[in-house]
Amino acid sequence: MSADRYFQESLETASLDALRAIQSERLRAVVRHVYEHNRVLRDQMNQRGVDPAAIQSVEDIGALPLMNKDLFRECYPLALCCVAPNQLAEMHMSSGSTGTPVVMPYTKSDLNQWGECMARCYIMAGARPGDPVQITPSFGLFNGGFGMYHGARAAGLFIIPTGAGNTPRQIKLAKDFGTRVLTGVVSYGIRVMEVMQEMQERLPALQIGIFGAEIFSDSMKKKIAKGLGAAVFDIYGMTETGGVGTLGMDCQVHNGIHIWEDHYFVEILKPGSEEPVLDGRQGELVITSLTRQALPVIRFRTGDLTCILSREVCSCGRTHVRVAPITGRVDDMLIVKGVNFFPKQIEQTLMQIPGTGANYQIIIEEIEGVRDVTVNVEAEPSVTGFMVEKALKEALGFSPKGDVYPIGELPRQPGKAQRVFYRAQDGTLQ
Ligand code: DLL
Repeated sequence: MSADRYFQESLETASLDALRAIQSERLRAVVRHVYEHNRVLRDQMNQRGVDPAAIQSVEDIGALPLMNKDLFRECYPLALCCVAPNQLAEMHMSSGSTGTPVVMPYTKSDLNQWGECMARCYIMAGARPGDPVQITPSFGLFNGGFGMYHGARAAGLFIIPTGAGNTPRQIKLAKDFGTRVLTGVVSYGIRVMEVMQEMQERLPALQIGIFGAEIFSDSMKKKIAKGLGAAVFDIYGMTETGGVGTLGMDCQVHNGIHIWEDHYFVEILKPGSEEPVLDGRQGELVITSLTRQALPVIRFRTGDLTCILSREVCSCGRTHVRVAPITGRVDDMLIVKGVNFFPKQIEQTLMQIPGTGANYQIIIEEIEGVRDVTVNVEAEPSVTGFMVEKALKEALGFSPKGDVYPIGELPRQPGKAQRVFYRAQDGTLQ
C-alpha cells in the first residue's frame, strides 16, 4: 500500500497498542480540560463522585458521566463551551425535528482537527491533491458544506463549492469542470442521479461519491453507485462530535466504517443503560472526543445504533476500529402488528425490487385503534403494488400496504429526507 493512500499514514496505521496509548493520554488531558473549564460538566462529575485525576486510561472511562442531546439543548447556546468566547472561530448548529437546536462551537484548533479527519476520508476514498471536488450540502449552520470544505482544503483538492440545489446546473458544472469527487447528503446523491437520467447525461470524470447524514442501506448504495457510475462511500459524523467526517467513513474495502480512534473513543452500550455490549452485538454508539477544545463530548450517547464489526487490521492497512453502517436511531424502531423493524430494512427491501426508484415514504397510521403501515415507492410502470407487498412480506414477516407512484411524484424535502410519516386524524402527514 503506497503512502499516498493515506493522509496521515503513521496515525492511520498505528499499532493497536500505540493507539490505546494515544487515547489514554488524550483522555486524561480532555477530562482535566472540561473539569477545569466547564461548570456543567464539572458539576456532573462531582455529582457522580468522579475525581478527574483518577481517570488514567481508557480502561477507566466507565466511571465518567454520560452526556446526551437533552444536555446540549438545556445548555443552549454556549453553556457547555470549555473555552473563552474570544477563542471561538466558527459554529454550527443542528435543529433536529423538534425543539431547541444543538450548537457546536469551534476554536481554530478544532477546525484543523475537523479538516484533518475529513481530509483522511477524502484520501481514503481515493481523492488526490488537485482533484475537483463538488460540495453539494448547504454552506450554513448545517455542518455538511463547511466540513467537506475544511477537509478539501486540508487535502489540497480543487474545491467547487456549489452548495445545495439547482441540480441541472450542478450536473453542468460537474461536466464542465471534470468533477471527480461528488459529496452530499444521501438524498441529494439520489437527486443528482435522477436528474442525470432525465437529462440523459453522463459524468465520465466522476469516480467517487461521498454521501451520508441519512440512513444508507447497501442496496441504496448500489443503486447510487450504478446511477452515478462512481464508487460510493458512507461518511459519518454529527454536530456534537464536530461534524461530517469527524467520526470516519468506509474505506475502499467497504467493510464497515473506520472510526478515527486517535480522535474519538468508541463504546457500544445497551440503549438506556450503561451496560457495554459485546463486539458484534448491536447497541448505541457512545463517543468521547479526545482532541477537541471548545466543546469536547465525554461519553456522548449518539442515539445511533451500530455494532463493532472488527478491531483487526483492515486490508486497506488502517488499524482504526470498524463499525457497521448505522442501522437507525434508538428511537426509530417501528412496531406494527407486533413486528419490530427499522426504516432501513424497508429501504433495503424496496431498492432490491428491479424497477424501483430511490424515493419512498413509510406512513404509519391508526385505523380503528390498530397501527398499520403503508409504504409508498416511486417505480417504473412494470412494478406493481402487489410486488412491493410481496417483497416486504418476505423481508418483514407481515404485509404493509404498498403503493407505487411514477418516478418524481413523491414529495422531496431540501436537505435530509424525511422517510417516516405519521398520518394525523385529519389525514395530513406529519
Ligand atoms: O448529518 C453530519 C453529516 C453531514 C454526515 C453530511 C454526513 C454527511 P447532523 O445533522 O448533526 O450531522 O446529524 C447527525 O445524522 O447522529 C445520524 O443519526 C445521522 N447520520 C449521519 N451520518 C450518517 C450515516 C450530520 N453515514 C445524525 N449513516 C447522526 C446513517 C447518519 N446516519
